[in-house]
Amino acid sequence: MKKTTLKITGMSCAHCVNKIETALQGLQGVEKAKVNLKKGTAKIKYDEKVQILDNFTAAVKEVGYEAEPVN
Ligand SMILES: [Cu+2]
Repeated sequence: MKKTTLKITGMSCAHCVNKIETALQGLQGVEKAKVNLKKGTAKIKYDEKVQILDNFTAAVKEVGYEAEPVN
C-alpha cells in the first residue's frame, strides 16, 4: 500500500468533498480517500500495483476540480 496527497482547487462545500471522495474511492486499488476541505487536500491510500497517480488527478478533473500531486 502506498499513500499520496493531492492538492485540490475549486472545492467550496461538503458536497464537493463527497463528490471527490466518491470519485477516488471508485477507482480500482483505492483503499481509502479522505478529502480535507479547509486544507484543500486529498489523502489517498492505494495499492500501487494496480493503480497509478495520474488516474487520481484525472478522476478529480473529471468531476470538475483541479488536482496536482503534493511532494
Ligand atoms: Cu461544493
